[in-house]
Amino acid sequence: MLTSPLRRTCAALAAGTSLALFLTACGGTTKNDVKADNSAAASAGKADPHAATKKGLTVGFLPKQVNNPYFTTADKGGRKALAELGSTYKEVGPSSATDTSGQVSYVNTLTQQQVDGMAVSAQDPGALCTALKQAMSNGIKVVTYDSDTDPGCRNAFVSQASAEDLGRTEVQLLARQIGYKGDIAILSAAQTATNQNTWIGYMKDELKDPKYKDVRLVKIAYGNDDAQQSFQQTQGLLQEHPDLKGIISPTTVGIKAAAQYLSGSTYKGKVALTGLGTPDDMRKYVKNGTVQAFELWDPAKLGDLAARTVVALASGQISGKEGETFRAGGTTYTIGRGGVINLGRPTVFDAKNIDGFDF
Ligand code: RAM
Repeated sequence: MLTSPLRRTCAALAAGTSLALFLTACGGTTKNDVKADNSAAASAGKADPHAATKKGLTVGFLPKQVNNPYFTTADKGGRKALAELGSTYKEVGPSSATDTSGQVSYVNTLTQQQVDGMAVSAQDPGALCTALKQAMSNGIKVVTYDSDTDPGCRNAFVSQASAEDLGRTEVQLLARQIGYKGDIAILSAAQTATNQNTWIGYMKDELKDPKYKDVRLVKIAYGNDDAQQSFQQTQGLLQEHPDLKGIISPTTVGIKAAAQYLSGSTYKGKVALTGLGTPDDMRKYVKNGTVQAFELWDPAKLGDLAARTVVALASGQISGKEGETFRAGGTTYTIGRGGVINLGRPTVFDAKNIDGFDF
């Protein structure tokens, strides 16, 4: 049975509590939030690294967007890991990467269903906070993966790679391709996306280095992880800035749409494009000379680690505190500051290695 406060919250949500309420109730995730350890784990109990791994758990995956191939691959990784660990996987989620209130409802649905844990990729840093806290107060373990919420609103964040590395290396990749000179733009996902905004923060910081004195970031456009909108935004960028030398698109949906636009235009091979894409999406654009190099992690490994982190939390092996370690799929992971667990380093793909990857 649900506790009555929870029932009341759900009823309020069903009655259409405004998004603004959630936004005021919760602050946004910034690099600084992570520095001050206000993670939910900071107040959690002691973990026992030797506790047995629990079986028969139900874990819900809630991606930013269900019909995005990146999340299909990531969540399959989670499903496989849960099957291996003797637990049950389920997936719920909106079909648009800007349906934040939809994500909130899905968190509440999973809470009502009394899952043991959930892995969530947040469309917005603050909007899910109230619902996620409600889930945690009902004993549900909450892990964010791919895109974080406020550290106080989840037990741990499974990060695809160091956000700083990702932001800086994307600028480095592009600057090399344009000879450290010219106007550049960013084609991002949703304007609220925690992951893209964190990476963009590091991109801007990287651009402050004097070696980029002749590189100018002229615009950040948002394609909302929608293929058509991303295509149109790329077209718009080039209409507005015909001298543009390069684009960074730190989203698998965005980079694919931008590559599609460039490869069918007179800009092919003249305007450089890099960012985060899947090798399967980008192979033909690398082969036809539209794209030289881009990067990504293996999404299936991210989903795998998210699932294993939820199970380790539910088993009491970790609480999400900095310094705790746990074994996941043969590797030992250490929880970093703010409850962040890094999957590893991303791979840079180019014409030489792209055929060695299939995702
Ligand atoms: C898109 C999503 C996701 C991001 C990848 C790189 O699929 O925005 O959150 O991590 O791109």
